Amino acid sequence: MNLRRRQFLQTIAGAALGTTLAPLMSTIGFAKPSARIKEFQFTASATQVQLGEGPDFEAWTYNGQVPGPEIRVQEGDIIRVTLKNDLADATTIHWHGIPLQNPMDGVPGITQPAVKPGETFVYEFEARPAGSFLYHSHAGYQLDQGLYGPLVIEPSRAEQAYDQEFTLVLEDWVLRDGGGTASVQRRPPMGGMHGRMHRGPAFGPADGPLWEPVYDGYAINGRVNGAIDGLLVRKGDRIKIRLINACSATVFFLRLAGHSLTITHADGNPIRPVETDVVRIGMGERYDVMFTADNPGNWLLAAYDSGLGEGRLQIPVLYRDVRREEPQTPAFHRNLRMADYGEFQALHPTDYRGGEADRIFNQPLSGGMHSSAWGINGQVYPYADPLMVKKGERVRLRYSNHSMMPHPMHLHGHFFRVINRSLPPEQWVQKDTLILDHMQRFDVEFMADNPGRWFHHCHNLYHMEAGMANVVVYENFSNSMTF
Ligand SMILES: [Cu+2]
Repeated sequence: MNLRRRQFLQTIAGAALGTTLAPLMSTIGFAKPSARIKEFQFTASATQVQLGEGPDFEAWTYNGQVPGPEIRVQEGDIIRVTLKNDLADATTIHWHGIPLQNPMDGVPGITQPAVKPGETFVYEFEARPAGSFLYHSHAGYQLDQGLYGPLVIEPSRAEQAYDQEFTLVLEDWVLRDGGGTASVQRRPPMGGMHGRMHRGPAFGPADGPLWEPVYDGYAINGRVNGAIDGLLVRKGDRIKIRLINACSATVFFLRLAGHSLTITHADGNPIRPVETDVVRIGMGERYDVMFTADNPGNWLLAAYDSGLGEGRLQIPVLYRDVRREEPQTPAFHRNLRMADYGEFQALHPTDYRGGEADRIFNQPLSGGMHSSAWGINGQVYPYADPLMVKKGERVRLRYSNHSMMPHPMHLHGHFFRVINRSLPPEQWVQKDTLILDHMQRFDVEFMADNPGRWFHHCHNLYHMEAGMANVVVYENFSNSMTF
C-alpha cells in the first residue's frame, strides 16, 4: 500500500481544502457532481498464458489476461483504477495519449515512484477527450511482457454512425519466453554481426540496453493466426474498427481484402475521412477505420510487418449467411493507396492560429549502427537535457530521422499538431505519436497547457530503453508528490 498516495486521494475525496492541494483540486475534475466514477481493479502478476494455440509461456498480465481488460467509459467519466502489484518487480500504468494530470501519468522516476511488489496505487483521472487509447506499464521492458490493454472513451456528442464496432489490439510476442528481459534470442542492431548476444556494448546505465527480441507470435487481442476470432458482419452494415498498436517493436501495414478502409480518427482525434487501401500503424498509434460491408464473401484483414512479404496477422472478416470458404487474402502490391500523415486534417477546425513558435527544439534522431544506443539530439537518456517550456507557450519539435530505422515518437500529456504547409493551422491534425522514417523530417507543435514533467520518447520500447527519450519540463512546476 502506497500510504502517501492513499492519503493524498483521501484528502481530496474528503474535500479537505488543504492550501497546497487546492490548486490541484480545481483542475482534477472529480469534484464535478455530474461525473460518474468508473472503478476498475487491476492486479499485475506473472501468469501462464496461451494465445489460442502454441505453447504456454509466462507473460506479465493485468488480471491474468492478455491484453488487459478493456476499459470503456463515457467522455467526462472519472476513471479510477486500483493497481495491485503482485509482480516481483516495481511497476506503473501509463494512460497513453490521454492529456491527464501529471501525477497520474505513470512514468516511474518522472511522475511517481514505481509501485513496489505488494503495494497498491490508485490512478484517477477524467476520461477526456473521446477516442481510442491504450494503457501500459512504463517500467523497464514490462510492456513487451504483456502489461498493456485497450482504453476506449466513447464520445458525448454523436459521431459517424455505425452498426458494429470491434477493437483490435495488435501485439508482438516471443512465444518461448514471453519477450522482455527474459528473451534469449535477439535481433542485432543495424550493422551488427551476431544475433544471439544478449546485450549491446556497454553504454549508459547498468550493463547496457537490450536488443529487440526475435518475435514469433504476432497476435490480435491475445490470439495468434489460426486462433483469431473472425469479425462476423452483415451485408449493408457500417463497421468500425479501433486499431491499437500495443507492440513493442512492430510497425504494421493492414489491408482488408475486397474492401477499402476509411480512416476516421488518428490517435483518438476525429479527422476528415481518408479512404485508403492500406493503413500503416506504428507502436503507440491508434486508428479508427470504417468500411461498408458491401461485398459479401469471406475475406482476410491481413497485417504485414513490412510493405510486402508474409502476412503476420490474418483476421477473417466473414459475412453472415454466406457459405464458409477459405477467406481471401488481400493482394499486396505497390500500386495501392496508403494514407500518409499529409492527408490527415482535423474534422473540426480548431482555434489554432499557428505563427511563430515561442520555442523550437531540434530533435534529430540517431543511433543503431553497430550499437544498441539510440539518442535524440546526440544525447542518450537519462543523460539528456530537459526541454524547458513555460506554461502558455507554443512549442515546436523539429524532428529529423538520421538513422536507418523508423521511430514512432510519442509525447506524454499533450496532443501535438502535425505541421502541414498545405493546410491552414486550424486544420492541422492532432496526434500524440508520429512515425519518422529514415531521413524523414516532421515539425510538430503543442501548446504548453498541461504543467508537469512529461516523458517524450520513441515508442519502440527497445529504442526508448536504450536512450531515445527526454523530458519536457515546465518551468516552476513542482510535483506535489515529492518522492
Ligand atoms: Cu525508435
